[in-house]
Order: sequence, then structure tokens, then C-alpha cells
Amino acid sequence: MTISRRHLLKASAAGAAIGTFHIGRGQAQTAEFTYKYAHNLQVTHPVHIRATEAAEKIKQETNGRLVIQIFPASQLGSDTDMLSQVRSGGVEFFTLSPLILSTLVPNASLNGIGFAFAHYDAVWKAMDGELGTYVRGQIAKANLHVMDRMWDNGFRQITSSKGPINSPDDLKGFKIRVPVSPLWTSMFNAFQSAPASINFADVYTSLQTKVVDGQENPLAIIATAKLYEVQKFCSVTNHMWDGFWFLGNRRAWERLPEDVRTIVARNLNAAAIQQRADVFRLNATLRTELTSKGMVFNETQPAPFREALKKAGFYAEWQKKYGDEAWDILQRATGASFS
Ligand code: X2X
Repeated sequence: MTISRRHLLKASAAGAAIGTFHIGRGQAQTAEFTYKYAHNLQVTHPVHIRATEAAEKIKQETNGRLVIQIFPASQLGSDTDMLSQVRSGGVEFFTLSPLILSTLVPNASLNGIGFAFAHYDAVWKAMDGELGTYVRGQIAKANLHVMDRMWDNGFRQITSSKGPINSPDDLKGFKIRVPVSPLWTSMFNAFQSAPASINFADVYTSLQTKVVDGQENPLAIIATAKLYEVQKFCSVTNHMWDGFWFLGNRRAWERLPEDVRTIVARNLNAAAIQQRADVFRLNATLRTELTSKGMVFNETQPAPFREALKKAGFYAEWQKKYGDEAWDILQRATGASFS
């Protein structure tokens, strides 16, 4: 029996869908598993680039048994849709912001508390440490598989077509797009802005048509999604750090033989580490690049923004929502104190 035939039979026995034919290295092979991975970013973003490399390595190392097809730029649907799809098995893999994931796993959003992280060292210590372990435990309880290493989105900055944000007062009444997540809405309500929950798939158009005046995202996204075409000002607020959990449909994950799972996990976790370094490097150059495209940057101080959140009862409210155990983990992990 040939290898591919044996795999085919194994796949049928496991009840798995028989994969599509694909040509690799000059020979026709049948993939035993063909899985879809969906994400919301452009193909120029480090998430897509590193995931593509990882998928290629996974194909090679599994001798073509697992082919991961990547669907970028919300091609298969918005984050909200894809979260349902990865739960039902319509897509097998999906990268998602923990804050959006919190619509399913409430305490997943801890990392997004305003001004919790001062710099990247604190971020990875927390997300590769106790905070990440706690959140992955919460995600597992919701019946999703999650890879150990988180991918980077970045420190978020506020862009606007109207004018710079220099102080919390400038956020009052500001029509700002936020991702679909209670924590984001709550934070910009605390600033007395007018937040609108919009999936990333619709952000460019909503800015272009002036449904909203601004949005907030890390520089790597402002650049790769070309938001500079529809936004003039970029205010460096670093008001929140956000990343992406690499999620898997639980049944699809468990259907993979153990040796394949090991190969997938090793490659995706290694890709995450490289992707973090990519974003870090981009941060150093993107400001110049975006300035040359016409964006106007300004610096801000975190203290008045943090004070405004505190005054509005933002930290107290979320401490109550998360519970003391989770809040203590956040404080220990970040070294931040919000009282
Ligand atoms: O929707 C966003 O703004 C993005 C791309 O940063 C997230 O996935 C949270």
C-alpha cells in the first residue's frame, strides 16, 4: 500500500473529509486534512506572512498530510462571523483579538485594560507567563483549542480625520470606531467619546464615508490596511496593547494525529515569535513611512488619560466584572496598579 493510500484510508476511517488534490514538488499528493485558517489582516501584514511560511513548513514536515489554506482580509467573513465559524468547525483555524473573543470568553480581554502595559517586555512576560496561562485556561473551557504563543497586534494609537488627540478632553464627543467588544466600548464611553462597534472588515469604508471620524490601531495595521489614505492625524497614545490568539476548532484539532498536532504547534508557536519581532522592527520605521504618506503625528502623556479613566470609574467597574482573582493576575503580570 502506498503512503498516500494508507493516509487516505486512515482519513476516511476517522470520518475526516478527504482533502483536495494539490501539486507539490512536482508530484501529485493527496492531503489527508485540508484546513482553513481565516484572519482579518492584509497579506502584507506580518501575521499573514509568518502564517504563510508556517503553513508551508507544516505541509512539508507532514509530507503533505495537512494543507492549511489561508483566507486573509476577512474574506470568509467578519471577526464576529469567524468566531462562530471556528466554534462550529466551518473554519478550523482563526486568529482573534482577545477583546473580541471576550464576547464568548469574558475574562479573555484582561490584557486590553487601558494603560496596563508600559512596554513590550512587560507584555511578553505577562502573555507568555501567568496571565497568558490563565486566559488560555478560560479559552479551553469554552471548547476552543488555543496555541501557547500569542501573536502581536501591537500598542494601539488613535487616528483621526478631524484633528490630533492631545488630551482626554479631545476624545469628548469624538466619533470613533472600536472593534466589537464591551471593553472597547466601555473605555471610550469612559472618555465620553461616541464609540461605534464596527468589524475591521468595514473600517476603511466607515472612515472614508465619515460614518466615524477616527479609529485606533497599531501602526502595522494603519500602514498595511492603508488607513493613512482616509486618516490624517495619528496620536501616539499607546492606550492599550492587543494581540491575537491562534485558535482552533476543538474537534478539528483533535482529529489531527498527534504527530501532526506536534508539527503544527511547533511551527505556529515559532512563527508567533518571529512575527512579534517583525512588528517590533516595523514600529521603528513606520512612523517615518506614514509621515511621508502625509500623516501628522503627535505625542501624548499617558497620565491624564489614565486619570480620566480612573475618575470615570472604568478600572473599578472592570475589576468587579473580572473578579479579584483575575484582576490580581493582571496586576501581578503587568506590575500596574490601577487604584
Ligand atoms: O479590528 C481591529 O481593529 C484589529 C484588526 O486591530 C483587531 O483585530 C482587534
